[in-house]
Amino acid sequence: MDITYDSWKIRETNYEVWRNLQAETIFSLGNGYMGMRGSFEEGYFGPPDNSFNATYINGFYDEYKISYPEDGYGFARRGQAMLNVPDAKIIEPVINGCEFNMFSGRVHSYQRILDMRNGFLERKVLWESPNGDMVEIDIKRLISFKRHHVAVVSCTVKPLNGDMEIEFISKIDGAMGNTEVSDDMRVGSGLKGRTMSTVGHGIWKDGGWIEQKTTNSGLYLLCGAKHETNFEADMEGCFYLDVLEHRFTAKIKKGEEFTIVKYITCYTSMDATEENLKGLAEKELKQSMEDGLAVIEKEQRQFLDEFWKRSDIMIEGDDAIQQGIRFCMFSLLQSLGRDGKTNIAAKGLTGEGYGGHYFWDSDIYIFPFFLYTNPDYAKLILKFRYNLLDAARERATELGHKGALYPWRTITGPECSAYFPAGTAQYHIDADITYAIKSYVMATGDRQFLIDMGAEIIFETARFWMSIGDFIPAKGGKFCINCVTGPDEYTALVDNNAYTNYMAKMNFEYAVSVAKWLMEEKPEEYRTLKEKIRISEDEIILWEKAACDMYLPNDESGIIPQDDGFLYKKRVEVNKIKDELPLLLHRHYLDIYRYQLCKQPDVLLMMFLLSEYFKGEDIKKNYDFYAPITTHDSSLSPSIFSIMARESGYFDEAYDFLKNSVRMDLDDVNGNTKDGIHAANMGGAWMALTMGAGGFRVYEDGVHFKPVLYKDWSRLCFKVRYRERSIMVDINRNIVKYTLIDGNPLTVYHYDEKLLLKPAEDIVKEYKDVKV
Ligand code: IFM
Repeated sequence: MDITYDSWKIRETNYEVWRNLQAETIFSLGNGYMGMRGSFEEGYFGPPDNSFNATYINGFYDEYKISYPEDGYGFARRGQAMLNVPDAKIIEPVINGCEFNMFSGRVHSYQRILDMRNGFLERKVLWESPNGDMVEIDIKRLISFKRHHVAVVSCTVKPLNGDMEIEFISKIDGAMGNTEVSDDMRVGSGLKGRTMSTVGHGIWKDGGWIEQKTTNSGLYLLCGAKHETNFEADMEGCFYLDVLEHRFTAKIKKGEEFTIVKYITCYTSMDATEENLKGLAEKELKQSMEDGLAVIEKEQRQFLDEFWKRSDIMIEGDDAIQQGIRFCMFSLLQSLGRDGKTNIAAKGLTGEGYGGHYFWDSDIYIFPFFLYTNPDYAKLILKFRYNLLDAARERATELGHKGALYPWRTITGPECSAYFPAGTAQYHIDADITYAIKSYVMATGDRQFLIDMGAEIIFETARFWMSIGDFIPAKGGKFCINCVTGPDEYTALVDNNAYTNYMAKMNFEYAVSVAKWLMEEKPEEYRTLKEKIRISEDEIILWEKAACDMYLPNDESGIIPQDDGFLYKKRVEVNKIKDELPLLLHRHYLDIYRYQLCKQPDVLLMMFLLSEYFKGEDIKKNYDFYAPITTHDSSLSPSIFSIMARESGYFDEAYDFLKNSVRMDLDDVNGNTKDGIHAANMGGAWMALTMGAGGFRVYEDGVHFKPVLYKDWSRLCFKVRYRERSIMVDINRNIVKYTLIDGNPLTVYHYDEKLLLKPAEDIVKEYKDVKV
């Protein structure tokens, strides 16, 4: 989008209607609690379908009944969809009676800028009205990272060629609705149009509020706003047809600036009881107005200073990647729910594709970024999973299983996937969550988390595996898990999916080791948990046996078959079916499932996650086998291929996949950024840089690095947190420098060589272009 590749800003200098939908996604703002697409404050008056204006509250949803003409036992019954809530950012400037919009009069210059350093969105327009009045308009929007319920919009108009009467019409529009579901299952939300109705409103001297209620989920939302202007202005407020409107009018001399600042707040009945919402909103607005915009802007910068201090990655010699990776990290920060009850939706808070649902995307793809930069945020993702544990137990019981089965997609806990072959059958989500917990404990040393929440999840998921798998005589008595779908959604309902079996083995092993640790070191806590979930020592012995005897698909050639039947299927190379991509929009699933054809990495993802168990040559063999048959129709694909291409010694390929991943939304690589960001991919992009190029891994014995530079890069510098320490790795074409930024001395590995890092003592190694 920005050909100048400003490393801290995404800048659009040429307003192009055809890509406005994509731009609205890119220019979205959010703070994990609420998000607004980058739509214009005054509305959009261009061609229909070129704008989708939306505001979301993370996890604020309505429900709908899922109907199946041919029903079945255990099918998901109720869908949930994140709602497009009232639009409170509206400010319409009117110049001498003429409404400003980008499609009337003449736009002499235009810029829309996302500032990732200061955390705001800005639009600067030099506009000439149809009557010849020339004005400079500057609109800034900010959603506060520190005050989760606060957003601010300021609009300044400066008359350039005469005195003018300027009016600001500020609105809260309560008549918003969701996008319609289309044939493309990645687009809509499952709900169509409006599902919220106004149950109250109020007008204050300087603003007002609207309260709405959802139709089926019984949730309430209250949205309020107050204004201040820098000139004495005539003010009027009214309410009509679900819209709250305030008008501010003043006569402004040529060269003077008339500014309105609108403070916005939202509270829902997920935050407090319904009766308290108005009081909370009033208090929040009063505080914001007392503090003022300058203070809120300063806080925003301070918050981001801290975030970037911990997270920033610097790349020299590649401006596109530099800008792209910052955009990915910033977007993830904008998307993560901060209360442990909400998570990161597949599209963040930038679109309602996939219904605003949370998937394994958070646990496997996004979690590492937070874990190794801001571990407290990573813990929120785990807390979210703990909060869903009861629902997961219920789901396992409903399906006749023991333990807990997490939903493939959900907002508050129930399974919302209406297509079980690529939904419920992706049981691997249970092991994915365990994997995240294990990584968290390894990286932070926070074993208390196991006592508080983690062990319960790990035991219940181990129980689940035990109840769906079995020791099968025809497979030499090995523990098999049949009829599952692995991560690759172009192969479904298979026996012994390699990813699932390897990860279930890890789940069992970790459950056993945590159980033993609790028994030995924390007997009291173990007893409490044992009583709570009625665990028996026999069960633990069985988990150990299942882990030990797990059937791990293998082939003499060194290829790990994706599942029992995979190698018997006809192989279809992607370069022969290029015109049919994405396949899910061109073929019936049956005609996809019957081939050796993958949507996304499955075996390769497993080899990456469990990379300490695989050698470079095994990875290369499997990479060579799976790469030609993978369509990358899932945005979760390129980042992992980048890492595995690097592991296989294909640096140029690794770079191409990395670029695809890092710039997926900025360059609209898949043509669907209009529907929202690809949040999982953004976490993958972080991994592709740090774990791909940087060769960063955390194993039982500590932190490992194997850095390389791609293409024309002259420098790559990144930081990771590990056990209350911050480690910086700074790579250029001559040296690799390791610095312990804070914390106690620590041993790390540079290409398997042990280095003892101490405070204020950099360790410098010679840079080598190591291929495998
Ligand atoms: O979770 C993913 C899945 O792996 C591929 N389809 C899209 C989902 C949501 O991002």
